[in-house]
Amino acid sequence: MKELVLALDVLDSARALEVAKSTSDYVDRIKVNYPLVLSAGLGIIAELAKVKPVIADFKIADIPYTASLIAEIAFEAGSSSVIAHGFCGEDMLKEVVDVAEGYGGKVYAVTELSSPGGEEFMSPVALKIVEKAKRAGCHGLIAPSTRLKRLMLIRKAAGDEMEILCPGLGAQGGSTEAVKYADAIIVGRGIYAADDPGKAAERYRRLLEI
Ligand code: NUP
Repeated sequence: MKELVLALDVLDSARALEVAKSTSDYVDRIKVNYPLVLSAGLGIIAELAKVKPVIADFKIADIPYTASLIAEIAFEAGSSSVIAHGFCGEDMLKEVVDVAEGYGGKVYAVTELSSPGGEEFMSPVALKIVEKAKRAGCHGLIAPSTRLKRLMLIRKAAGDEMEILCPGLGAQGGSTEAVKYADAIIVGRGIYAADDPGKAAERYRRLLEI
């Protein structure tokens, strides 16, 4: 079954928990990013993990040692998965995967950002990133719903063993056709900024049932 990941980029813990709870019938996992953790504190991860498994989208991008410290903190805080940048290379990804394995966690590597700027530097190397991420033992990839042709190429290079989580639907104008190539879609503003986040989450969940 394909998954719906809620990107919870709200700025306070009460609102975060309210949205998490009101959408929990339709959402499989919750992705937290810097806006929420930097404003509400790292403890929000454990709170949200009581509702759904948490993906820490810290887009880890550093030397392997520092990257391993960041991953350790994310898993200790209660995350089940982390997101790391693929462009940092195989050594860093491998180090993050080693940490994740100690927690039974997963690592997703960003291939190319879903924003227009993702085409400037990342698209030209994204398929190499897929190979590096595979060799490093990453469980999956982040790939854009905003560029369907790129997503198809990334899926082809990744094969079926790697999970592909696909952001960009809703506010970034990504294509709903992305669900064909993805294992999960990541939706933030399309859900939490809606008048009724529960109903919006239900609509995105229906997209996955095609
Ligand atoms: O390529 C990426 N694009 C992207 O939007 C990689 C990401 N991790 N994200 C994240 O997905 C982004 O940081 C945000 O947390 C979420 C998308 O949110 P929204 O555009 O649906 O509001």
